[in-house]
Amino acid sequence: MAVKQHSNGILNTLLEQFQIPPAKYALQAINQGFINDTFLVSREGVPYYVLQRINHSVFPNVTGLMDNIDKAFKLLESNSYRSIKLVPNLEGGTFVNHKTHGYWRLMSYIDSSLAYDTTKSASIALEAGRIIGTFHLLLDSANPEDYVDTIPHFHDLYFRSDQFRKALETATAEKLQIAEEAIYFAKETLEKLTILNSVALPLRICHNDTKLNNILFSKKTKKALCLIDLDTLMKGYFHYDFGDAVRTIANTAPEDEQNHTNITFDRDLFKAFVDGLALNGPFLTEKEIETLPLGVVLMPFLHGIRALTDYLNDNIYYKVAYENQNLDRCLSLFDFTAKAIKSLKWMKDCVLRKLTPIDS
Ligand code: GN1
Ligand code: MG
Repeated sequence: MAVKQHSNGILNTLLEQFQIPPAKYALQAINQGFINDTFLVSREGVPYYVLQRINHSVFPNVTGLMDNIDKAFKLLESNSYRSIKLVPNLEGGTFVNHKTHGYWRLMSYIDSSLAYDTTKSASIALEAGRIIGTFHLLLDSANPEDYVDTIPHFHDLYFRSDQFRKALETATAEKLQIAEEAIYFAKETLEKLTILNSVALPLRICHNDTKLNNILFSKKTKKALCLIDLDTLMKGYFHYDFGDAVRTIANTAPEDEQNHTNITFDRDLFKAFVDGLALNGPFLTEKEIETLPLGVVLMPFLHGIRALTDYLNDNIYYKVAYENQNLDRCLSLFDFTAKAIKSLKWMKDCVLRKLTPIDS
């Protein structure tokens, strides 16, 4: 999907729909993310807010999505976690629905913060683990049934495999040929992962997109502050958030790295991440801990199969910067999946050594 352009006039009109002091605001596009359109809102050179257009075709239930975030933000207010605030609209609601320009929200900007796409630093990996643990502990009291599924079956392997098989039926012969290697790997790995569906695990409210660049760090102290991008916050299993984080932390290369020799499964970064989780004390069940290594295989694989499906479907879901970006992302995500499979036994020993279950 192409990136949407929004004029400054329109963005300023939208800003006026929110409860902020009237002033001259400057807007700057943040070209990150594959789904929403995001803008930094500054006054006299100082950033105050983040204005974001919610992609309605990806998230059909915007009211449910914003209710989820509103509820979660309340639970995430704590000394151990930097809270983000939703700026209310003129009627006190959490978003603005503009008749031609769609759904928008305004959030507070966390000053002097930064996010990393990748890292080679063990202390960043540890901090990422610590804050994801804190996030889950704070949301532990949430009742999963109070939250809507913003994207039903988001991390459901059967659902994603179904979409993949449908795409195989409609894709051009040329695309099927170009993606031959990826299609083979997808079919082979799907069989190995079905085991995950037979394990009984507690349902939690998960972030469901815990890639490293969805974690804000303090520029000054390099401590992790909070998680951003809560659109996919909904019911899930802990290994989703674990696997999504590890795929962007143990791999020191970007998600669409084309030179696969740069794609790593870095054991020291993995260990540091688990150490960070453990700093929160025990909060996972024995079964959840056992499932974590498979989560590290599942998550890059799921993202890979989704990217492959979108490539076959002619890029109807993700915003792509160039024609084959989805295929490049898929191949790189599958390469990491294969590397994670090779480290399954090692990961298992590591998590069992470092994490204490709550039910032991
Ligand atoms: C999408 O747009 P962004 O980067 O927040 C996707 C995630 C993927 C991510 C990168 C709703 O998120 O699942 O992790 O791209 N979000 C949705 O692969 O599909
Ligand atoms: Mg996201």
